[in-house]
Amino acid sequence: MAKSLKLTALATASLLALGGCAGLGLGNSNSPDSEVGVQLFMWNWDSVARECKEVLGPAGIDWVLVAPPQEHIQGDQWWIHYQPVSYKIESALGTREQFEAMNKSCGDAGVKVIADAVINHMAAQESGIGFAGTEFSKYEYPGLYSAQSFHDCGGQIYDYTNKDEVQNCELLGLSDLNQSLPEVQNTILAYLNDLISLGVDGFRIDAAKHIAAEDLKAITDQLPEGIQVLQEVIRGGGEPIQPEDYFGSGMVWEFDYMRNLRTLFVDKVALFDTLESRLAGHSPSEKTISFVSNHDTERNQQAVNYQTPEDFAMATAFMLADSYGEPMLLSSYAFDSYDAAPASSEGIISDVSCVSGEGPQSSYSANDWICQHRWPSTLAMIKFRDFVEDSPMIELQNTDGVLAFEREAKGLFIVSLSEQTQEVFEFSTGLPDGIYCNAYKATVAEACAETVEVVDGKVSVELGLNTVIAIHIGAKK
Ligand code: ARE
Ligand code: CA
Repeated sequence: MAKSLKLTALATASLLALGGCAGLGLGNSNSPDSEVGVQLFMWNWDSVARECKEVLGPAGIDWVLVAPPQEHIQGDQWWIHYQPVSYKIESALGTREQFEAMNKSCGDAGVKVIADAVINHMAAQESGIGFAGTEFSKYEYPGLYSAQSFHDCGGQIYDYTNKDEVQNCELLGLSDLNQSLPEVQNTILAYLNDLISLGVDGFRIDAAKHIAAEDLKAITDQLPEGIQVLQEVIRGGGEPIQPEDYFGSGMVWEFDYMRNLRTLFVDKVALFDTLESRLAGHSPSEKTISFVSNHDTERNQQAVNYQTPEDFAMATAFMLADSYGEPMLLSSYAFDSYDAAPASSEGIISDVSCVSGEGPQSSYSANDWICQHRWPSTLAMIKFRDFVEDSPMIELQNTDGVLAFEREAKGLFIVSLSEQTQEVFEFSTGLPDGIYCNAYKATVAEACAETVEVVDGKVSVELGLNTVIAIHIGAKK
């Protein structure tokens, strides 16, 4: 059965209003609007340095989020990096020299480095010796903090509906810094400025929700001009602290966008009536980092993750075609337990070796470096995004498990999330007639492995379960 859908003038006008969000791009940078970042989770500094030069720069990836660089507690788990012991740049991911060399390599390749800044808290252990030899106790960190630097709430955070508790008590039992104190602000600032002196371009503020917005702003206001601030403020239903409270310091990740992608691509449930309504309750595009998953959500069942590799590839393609937000890709390793860190040798995380660059495999074994950002469909969709620029999104269909939209006159994206028994669908499009390459079907060997033709302003396509068609004016045959 052929289906056709013509846009009415009214629908076009209301959807045009959607697209008026030019000027994305991390903060004040001069880079193009279509910036894309990638989280290289738990990659050591040498491996990031190499990846910037060999892959990220050439692929047009604009920034890389790296793991926290400071000295941490000792242990075998990945999350030791989220328990600072000092602000020495010496960790299982590399030395200060390696960190600086990474920043230089990335900068030379045109890739900005965003460092994960763990500044809400220090460690949870009663006492110990850190990775770089620093002796500490839970409320005493030599040369940095002593007992009066911390909040004294007497316990952990349990009630996320209580703002005071969320900000002044201990997240997971981690000693909670009091950022309202000038000396604490200055110590944090000195750490961030040290990272800047080593070449970083911005920060992910870990657990930003747990720092009073005005205290965080007092710190970020003192950063040099042009330093990017991206904040982890997880949107929680019914919580008093919301991402919007943090716009004074910078951008936020929109966790509802990520959750919706899981509902769409894993549960295969169409959530919204129109493309516009999909953004209800989301932070505004120009303040938002969009993402399929991060290192937490790939472990907590809230996101599409590598365990359903094809869904991950599709969700990533959708996000890159979308006009909303500034996308961050995730590149990660396979794990068989929540705590599992990647392979290491004598306590040092080993260099990354990607299991394959060919595209999603059917499954992965523990410790495989999946390198999702190298999948040909993802690399081709970065180009899609570059070519469609800020052209508005026009809805073509959102029924029968088919989601289709045009980036006006420049790109067309169609995904089918249900069994269509190979039905033929027809869409009217503003793309010029011609033969286009389906970006989603790019392979390492062949950028144009599948073609789609626009004839007389229409495309006719066969759709089955998980069909993705992505064509744009920059990839014609
Ligand atoms: C580990 C152990 C814990 C132990 C703790 C102290 O797993 O059992 O109590 O150590 O010994 C990471 C890991 C944690 C790890 C921690 C410290 O994820 O497992 O704890 O490092 O080593 C909230 C916060 C949000 C936070 C998530 C995890 O709001 O900021 O919890 N995310 C960031 C990072 C994490 C990191 C930390 C913060 C700490 O991305 O990787 O922890 O630096 C609702 C709320 C959310 C809440 C969420 C989960 O959705 O709306 O705000 O997120 O529930 O509780
Ligand atoms: Ca706090």
